[in-house]
Amino acid sequence: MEAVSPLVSIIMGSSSDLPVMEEAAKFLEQMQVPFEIKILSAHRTPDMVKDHVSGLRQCGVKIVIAGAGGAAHLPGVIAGYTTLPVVGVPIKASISIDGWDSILSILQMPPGIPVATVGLNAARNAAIMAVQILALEDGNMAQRLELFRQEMREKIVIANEQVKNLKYKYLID
Ligand code: RP5
Repeated sequence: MEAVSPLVSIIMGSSSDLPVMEEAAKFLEQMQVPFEIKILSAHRTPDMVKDHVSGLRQCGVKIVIAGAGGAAHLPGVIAGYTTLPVVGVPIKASISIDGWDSILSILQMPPGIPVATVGLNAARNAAIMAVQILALEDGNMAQRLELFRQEMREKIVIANEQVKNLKYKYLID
């Protein structure tokens, strides 16, 4: 691919987050959105988080998708270093108590520095939200999203046809 700047930065706290966060990468790939992937930790490499995130806007990045588990400070710390929108992905990591630790760490930001938080492990939803934001200014991207919606709709229509094949004495159709 020719050299293009990423529009979305996917950042996660550890390589152990990658299996979850790759769902965001796959959706961006499907929507033909250039992105980068970085592993940066709010606790282990705070200086690297600051250096990288501070320069994102200048590099042309429009949105950050940030995932972390446990005491998941990374999305909030990133939001503190940039005025780009940050979509946070709480991850149920091996150190997580039950996932609520990461959800609340990302969701419950102090006033003034929001992180738009998706569901537990919902990296794909984060990417969908990122593309919806980008599509505000990009008609082609909006069309791809419409197609994606259409495909989801068709799956439900097919599923409805399939449940008609269920055989129960008291099932009324
Ligand atoms: C968090 O700690 C990371 O985002 C990850 O979810 C969790 C565990 O990290 P590792 O010990 O697997 O590197 O900072």
